[in-house]
Amino acid sequence: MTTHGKNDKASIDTLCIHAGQAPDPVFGSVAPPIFQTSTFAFQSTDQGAARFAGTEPGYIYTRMGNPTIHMLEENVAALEGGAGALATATGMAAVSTVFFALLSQGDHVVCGASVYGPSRVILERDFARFGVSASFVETSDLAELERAFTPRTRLVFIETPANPTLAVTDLSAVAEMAHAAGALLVVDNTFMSPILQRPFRFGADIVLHSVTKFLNGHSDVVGGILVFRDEALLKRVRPVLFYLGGTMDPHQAWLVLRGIKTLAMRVRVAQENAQACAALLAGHPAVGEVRYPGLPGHPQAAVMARQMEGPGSLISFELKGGLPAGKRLLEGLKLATLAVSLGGVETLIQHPASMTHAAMRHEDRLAAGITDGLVRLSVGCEGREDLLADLKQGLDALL
Ligand code: LCS
Repeated sequence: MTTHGKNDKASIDTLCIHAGQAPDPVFGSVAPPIFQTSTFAFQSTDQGAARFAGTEPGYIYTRMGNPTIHMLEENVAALEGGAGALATATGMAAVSTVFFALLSQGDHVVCGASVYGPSRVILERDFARFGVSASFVETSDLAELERAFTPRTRLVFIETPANPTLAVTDLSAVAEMAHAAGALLVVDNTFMSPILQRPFRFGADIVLHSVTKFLNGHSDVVGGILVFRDEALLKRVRPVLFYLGGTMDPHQAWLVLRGIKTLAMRVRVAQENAQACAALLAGHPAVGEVRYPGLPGHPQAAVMARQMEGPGSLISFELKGGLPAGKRLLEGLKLATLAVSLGGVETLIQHPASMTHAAMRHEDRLAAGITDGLVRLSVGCEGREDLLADLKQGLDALL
C-alpha cells in the first residue's frame, strides 16, 4: 500500500496505520526505519549551503528535522486534517513553543480556567515576565468567554473536554469569537485524540497534543505535537521551535508511530469501558457528582453531538466523603494504578488538587471547578468486568 497523504480520503482507522509511512525504499522494511542520527552528510559545500538557505530540500541536523520524526508529523497532520505538524519533546514543549512563537510583549491571551495546570501556570508565571497578560475563563460559558476579550487579545487557548473538569466548550463559537477579535484559536485536543474530535473542522488554527497520552498510548514515552491549519502558520512556528530546541528525538517518534497504529481501537475500547465505569460511579451511594460527557442529561449535549464522536475515557468525580474518602479510594483500588498521566492502556487514577493541578492557587482551582475532593480516572483497555469489580470493591469499602 502506498503512503496516505494528508488529503487522502481514507478512513481514520486506515490513516492511523499508514499515513505518512510507505515501505522503506532501500530494503522494503515495513516498519518505519529509525534514523537515529544527529546530523546528515552533505555531498558538497554547495549542497550544505543550499540546504541551510532552503533552496534545496533535504535534512541538515535532527533538531531541524529528521525522516522518522517527519513520518510522525505527516501521520498526525493527516489524522487531524491539518496542513503539517511539528513534533516536540513533550506536550509542554508544544504549548510553550506555540506561546513563544505567537505572542509578543503587550499581547493578551484568553485561556480556559480549567486546563492542564502547567499550561496555565506558564502564562501566569513565565509569560507574565515578558509582558504577556492572560485572562482565565470558563470557556464553556460563551458569555463569560466573550467578556474576557480585550483589544490586545491575540490568542485563545482551550481544552475541550477540559482537564480535569471535563467541561465541554463549543469549538465553532469560540473560533468565531477569536477570529472576529483578530486572535488565533489553539485547541489542546489531548483528551479526545483525532479519533473523537478534529478541531480544524470547527475553525481551530492550531491543534496540539501531549502525545504522551492517547497517541502513544502505552505510558512509555513523553512527547508532544503541534498541527497547523495552514502552511503559513507552520512556517511562523517552525523556526522558533528549531531554535528554542524543544524538538523530538527519532526514537521517541518511532515509538509514537508504533503506538498510533492501534490508536483507533484503543480509544474505542477505553471509551466503552469508561461508559460502564461512569454508570457504576453515578449509581453508587459513596459517589457525589460524576463529570463524564457520556452520562445522560449533560448540559452540553447539543455541542457534544456536533463536535465529538464520543465522550472519551476520562471521568472526574466527587466522593460524598470528600478528600479523605478520595485518598482511601485511590489507595484501595487494586487494578487501577495511582499515577498521573492518562490515555494509556492502563487505568490510572489521581487527585488533581494535590497532583496535576497543584501548582495553581487554591482559589483559582476552586473557581475553575477543581475542588479538593475531585478524583480523576483515566479508564484503560483492561477487561471491563475486572475494572468494574475493582471500582466496586474500592467504593464499597467507603460505605
Ligand atoms: N495538555 C494536556 C491536556 C495534558 O493533560 C498534559 C499533561 C499536557 C498538555 C502536557 O503534556 P506533557 O508535557 O506531560 O507531555 N497532562 C498530565 C496529566 O493530566 N497528568 O500527568 C500529565
